[in-house]
Amino acid sequence: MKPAFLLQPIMGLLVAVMGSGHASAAITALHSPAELASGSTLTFNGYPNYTFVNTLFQTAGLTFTRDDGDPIYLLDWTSLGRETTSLDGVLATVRNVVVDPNWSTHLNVISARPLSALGAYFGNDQGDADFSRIRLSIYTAAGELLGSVEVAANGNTHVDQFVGVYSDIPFSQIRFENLDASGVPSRSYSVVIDDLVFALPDTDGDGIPDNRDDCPNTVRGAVVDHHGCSIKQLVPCTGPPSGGEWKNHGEYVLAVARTAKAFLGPSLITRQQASDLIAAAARSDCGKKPKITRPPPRPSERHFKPKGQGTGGGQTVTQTFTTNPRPIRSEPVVIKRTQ
Ligand SMILES: [Ca+2]
Ligand SMILES: [Ca+2]
Ligand SMILES: [Ca+2]
Repeated sequence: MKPAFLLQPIMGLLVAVMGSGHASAAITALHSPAELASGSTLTFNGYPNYTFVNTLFQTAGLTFTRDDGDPIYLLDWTSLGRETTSLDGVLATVRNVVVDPNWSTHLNVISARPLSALGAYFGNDQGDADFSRIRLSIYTAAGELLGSVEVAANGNTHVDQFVGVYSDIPFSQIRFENLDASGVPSRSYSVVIDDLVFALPDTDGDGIPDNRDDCPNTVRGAVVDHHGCSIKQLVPCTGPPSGGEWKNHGEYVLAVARTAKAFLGPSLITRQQASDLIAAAARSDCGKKPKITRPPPRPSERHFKPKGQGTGGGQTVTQTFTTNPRPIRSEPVVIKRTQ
């Protein structure tokens, strides 16, 4: 049975990055697996030639299909006298043209988990005008096209060019297609890919996918632990993450020191960075009780005008409020001298 998304016509202009039917999807072409540094990679190595691959990597959450449901294989590319990025296995939508005359010029990938990015090295274009470019299209789980990227063929049998895509809207279905010069599906040469890399969404960009990130909204560039938490998130100035306030400044500094030590163990930070963090914590006001300061007297209490002299050792003043056009009190007040 064909995946639902295959029933949709693939539309769009033939450009490097094509827009999508999804109004808010932002598609970005990736040019190197280095742009997917936090991703997982399938090298297709270490399996016997002609290993059936369709369901081989379901533990990684990926299933490979052809529209006709026929098998997809892992080939030993080196034994064919050809080059690839990682020896020796590659994924191919052909076994050989003699025993597999129904080989395909497309490949579908279905991910059990929504992905944010995927790419692979491709090749086997062999300089035939009928295979002028490869298109990588991505779809939502419901089969809605989010967008496509294309890369021109370079005319050899090597698996040596990268095609990849990032989408701000997660995708679950992927389609590779070899296209001819006019942009319609090629009739020549199978899809051959290697080192397929894929990544789960990582909204705060700290390298820890959302489904494993205990601390969302990490500040960009902050060092995080394996749970996606920075030291500032684990030891916030405002109080322990469990709630409440720091008992005192010392408790905060001690928490920073302990966390810095935990980051130091797996070399997430250097000794100098740990030392600097603790010093900064010691200089901070975190955990200190706020100083109680008396509010400045109100102008109506601050300004009054002595007036007149009293008798019998006292001084008579009349309070006059400078901010109030009408004195609140007009009665004379007698203040007795104390000396
Ligand atoms: Ca390989
Ligand atoms: Ca993250
Ligand atoms: Ca995080």
